[in-house]
Amino acid sequence: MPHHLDLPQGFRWGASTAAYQIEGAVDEDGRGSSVWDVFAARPGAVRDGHTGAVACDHYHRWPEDIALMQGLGLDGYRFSLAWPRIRPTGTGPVNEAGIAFYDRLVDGLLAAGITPLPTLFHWDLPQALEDGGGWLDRDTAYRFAEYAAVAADRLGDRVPAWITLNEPFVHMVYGYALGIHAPGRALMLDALPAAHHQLLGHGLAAAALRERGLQVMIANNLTPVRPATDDPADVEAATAYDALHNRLFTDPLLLGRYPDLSAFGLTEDLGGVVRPGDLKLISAPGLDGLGVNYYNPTRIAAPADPALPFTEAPIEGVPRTAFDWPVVPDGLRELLVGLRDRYGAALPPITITENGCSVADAPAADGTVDDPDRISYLAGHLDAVAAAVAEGVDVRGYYTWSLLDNFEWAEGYHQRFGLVHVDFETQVRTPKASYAWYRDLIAAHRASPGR
Ligand code: GBH
Repeated sequence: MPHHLDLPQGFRWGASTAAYQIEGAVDEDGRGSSVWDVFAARPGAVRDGHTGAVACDHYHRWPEDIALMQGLGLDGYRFSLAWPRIRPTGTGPVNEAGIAFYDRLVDGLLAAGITPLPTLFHWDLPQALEDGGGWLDRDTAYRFAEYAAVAADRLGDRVPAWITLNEPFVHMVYGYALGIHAPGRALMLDALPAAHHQLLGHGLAAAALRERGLQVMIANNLTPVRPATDDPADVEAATAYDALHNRLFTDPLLLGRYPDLSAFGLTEDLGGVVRPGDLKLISAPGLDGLGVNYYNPTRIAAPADPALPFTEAPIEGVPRTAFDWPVVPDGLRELLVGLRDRYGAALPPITITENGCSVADAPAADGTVDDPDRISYLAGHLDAVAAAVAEGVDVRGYYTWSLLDNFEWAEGYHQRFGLVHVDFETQVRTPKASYAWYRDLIAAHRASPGR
């Protein structure tokens, strides 16, 4: 019996990927070097020295991958454009051969009846821009808007809606504060300018997209933050963490101001980084959709070490993914309802732009890949989306992470998030049990939508 979901008619079903995680072909057709090429080459940066040099070889195997999407019956496919393919050094001339790849991909998707939903930046900055300061430098925001305009000019005739940034929080924290992702800088709170400059880049790129009649979205990784106990010190720490992880991004976008970050010793202008007019650009009306990437909630306690105003506390007594992340589907309902309650009429329609889990999948002797843990993860989270919709939250679509097993950043090929198993030796793709489950769920929902 396919899972029944009370979701609106026209709800959009999709799957997500990102360029560096699937494309490979890092030296082909004039692609420039990205921060991830350089970071992954550092000894010890990525588990077992894995890199995205080949990944899923999607650069060459995209027709097969589109056929897999078509087999699922997807409405939409979220992928990212590699900035260094389109403008290899971030400032110089446009690389026509790089654009041509996305031309082929977009045409292939449209021929398969799938709407392309590109993300302009999913963490693969041209290394040449990083050498000039990367997202710590205000200039990168202007270069980003130029690249967005090029992409929109070339693909906007066939691509209606665009996502500017993927998870600026993760890129700032993992890339610039902790150094566990590219570009590998460990600046702690001095990484904050990378958040503002990404948001400024969003605002500038959004203006360029809108001028061309295109729809604009942004994808944030949001998490409901729960205090470890009712103790006021834990509650205060949780509020501080929520400001840093969630409201640092959603408040400027939707309310035109930064949240109170005084717990981190930060002023409202982030120490002079925010210039007059920036917040107006970032919050310009007409954000067509908010993309929400959800994996798990966060539990926060009062600080153990005075350097930061919070400590992360483990979430116990729940299942865990192969990545050891807690599985709490109701956290997604809680998050969505919380967004609606906080932002009200300022909240644009929501699309779940990522949700999924790592499972230690391996083909059985008969070649099949059985992943019941993924099916129950997806089913639970889709029920949570339906529950939020029943509470009046406007959710328009769900894109699972991910179509394919792929290069999982610092974990290399060790974490498998795909509906499709990829053998990274042979590049053989094998749809898992979750693939058939998702396909049937989409078909069943189309045949009898809930509302
Ligand atoms: C996304 O990031 C990325 O957009 C995507 O590229 C990536 O492949 C995918 O998700 C899977 O990782 O410490 O147990 O509380 C997700 C960002 C950051 C979400 C860490 C979960 C904490 C887990 N993640 N986070 S836990």
